[in-house]
Amino acid sequence: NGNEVLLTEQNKELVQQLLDLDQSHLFLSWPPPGEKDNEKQQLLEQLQHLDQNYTGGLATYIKNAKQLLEDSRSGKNAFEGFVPSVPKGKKLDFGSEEFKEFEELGVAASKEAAFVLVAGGLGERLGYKGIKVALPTELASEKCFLQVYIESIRALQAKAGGSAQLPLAIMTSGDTHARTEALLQDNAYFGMQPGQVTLLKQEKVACLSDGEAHLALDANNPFAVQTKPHGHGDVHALLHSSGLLKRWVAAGVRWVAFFQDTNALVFRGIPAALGVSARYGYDMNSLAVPRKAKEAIGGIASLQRPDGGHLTINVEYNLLDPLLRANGWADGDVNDASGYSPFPGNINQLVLKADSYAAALEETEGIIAEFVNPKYKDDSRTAFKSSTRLECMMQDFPHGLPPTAAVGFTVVWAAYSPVKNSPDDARAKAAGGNPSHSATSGEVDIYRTNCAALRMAGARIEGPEPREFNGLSVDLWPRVSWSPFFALTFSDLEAKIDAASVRLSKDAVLVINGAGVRIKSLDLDGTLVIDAAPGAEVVLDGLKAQNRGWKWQALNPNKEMTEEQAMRGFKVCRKGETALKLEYPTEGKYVYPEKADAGKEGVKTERAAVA
Ligand code: UGB
Repeated sequence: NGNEVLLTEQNKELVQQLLDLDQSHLFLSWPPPGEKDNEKQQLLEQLQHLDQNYTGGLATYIKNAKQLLEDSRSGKNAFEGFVPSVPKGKKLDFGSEEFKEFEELGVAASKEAAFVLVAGGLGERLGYKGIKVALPTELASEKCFLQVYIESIRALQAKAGGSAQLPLAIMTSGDTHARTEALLQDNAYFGMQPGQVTLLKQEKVACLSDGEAHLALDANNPFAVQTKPHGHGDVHALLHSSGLLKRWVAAGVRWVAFFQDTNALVFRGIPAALGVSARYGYDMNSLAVPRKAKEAIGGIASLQRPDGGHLTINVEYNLLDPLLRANGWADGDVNDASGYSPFPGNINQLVLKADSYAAALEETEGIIAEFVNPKYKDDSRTAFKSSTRLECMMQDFPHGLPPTAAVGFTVVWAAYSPVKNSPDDARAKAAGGNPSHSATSGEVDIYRTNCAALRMAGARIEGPEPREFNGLSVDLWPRVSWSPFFALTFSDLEAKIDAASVRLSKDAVLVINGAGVRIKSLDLDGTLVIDAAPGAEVVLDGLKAQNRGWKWQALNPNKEMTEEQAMRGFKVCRKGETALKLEYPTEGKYVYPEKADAGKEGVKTERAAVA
């Protein structure tokens, strides 16, 4: 329609490709040259951008979309012909001797590990305005998710002993990139070297308006294509296209550990999972949780493919039960003698073996197992209720591995309590018998896990107190929070605390920051916060502390509240100086409370603010 004169050579080539792929609707409504030329230019720029940010370009995207949309229309089952069986893996009892053994193996393996945080999701389900990694994990320490993750990696680095700085890649998106970068910069990278952290930004992909894979134009702007996120599976293509994975492998990285944006407990499982990967040489190892049969969480299953090969992979819960029934499991997905489904719950925390991972990405360029999920208008399965797009999930990576690959799992119950759902959705989940995965459960589960670890180590922990926040019934254990430098592994905890000489009342709040803190004996009924700088070695010996402490108070709906409080349904009342705070900002050896021998050579004491 005369607009060819506006096209550069590069644009001409792309437009021709699109016309060949039946996308002429993108340009049909263009007015003659001279009218709306800027808008036309904007559409061309957007198409170039979409072309450059998809492996193989827009032409490949449209071809993949046509195939997947046809499979969807014809109702093709992705697991057609696959025969399921119980997968092989390691079930570890958190805190057991075996668990500790694998943690130690994992610490040694972590010298050659790199970490990947996928944090491109905005968290619409949570209904939070900010980025999720900036949310506080719990209100005792008020540390945000990103700080907990980075401190955990730094603690592993310190424990592993080598001089290497363990690298961290964070996948961001247009929604989260600038705010993630600012959070890192404003907090001096939470103690990492800036060069240790690489941000990889994922781009959105074009939407599709019908089963013929026509790109969807914006309803209000015929010069813009609608776009939507492509999913967390983008992380594979980005690690490949950025060359980062190759650089890591060249620098000696052997293991790559992936985790999600709001699971503060993940590092309770990562060292053990690294240990399992190292012991069994797993190409892919999924950290998993015990899963009740039919629970609404994907199950990891071993599948025999129609070609005879094997695939161990996550099968979404709605597909698992029918797949089992179709293959001779008369009752489908049912609990075994352990009281749980033999198919453990996928939580999307993965450990991949770097060399086989890199080889698989070389082969696939990171485009692995895309899918499409259109919402059809009617049974003819042609028209959509709204535009759709191709998506991909990081846990589908085994599709990119050869059939001979070793794929397993590591079950650790303590390693998962993500913050994903708004209070309303959380209540609905809980009512349906599912974990609520809310800001409320995310926080109380940290205390529950820490108290469980202390109890296993021999401490007397009182409680829990049954409470209700945001309409959710929870068990509130003493609010115990420690930094990863104090204890990352279970053995660290046992080495730092003589647990048999520790009692916490049900109202106790204990916050520990500092690698050099040791607790010989403690009886706490109230709040105790210990902050010890690097190099400050502090021994608590014979401390009996009682004070009014901090209170976890349900919110009064008529009073002002922050977004972070509203999503939990509680706030912490720290009225006045009701806590014992011990601060050791300088290097040295300290004992608290002061002993008769204080002041003697080698023993310094620090006066703390006691109220
Ligand atoms: N994410 C991105 O980085 N980019 C994206 O485009 C999308 C997400 P959700 P989801 O833990 O129980 C996953 O939205 O996808 C990041 C598994 O697929 O929280 O619904 C995002 O920032 C599912 O099998 O979860 O479900 C976040 O860090 C099950 O394991 C992460 O990806 C489920 O998690 C996950 O995104 C679960």
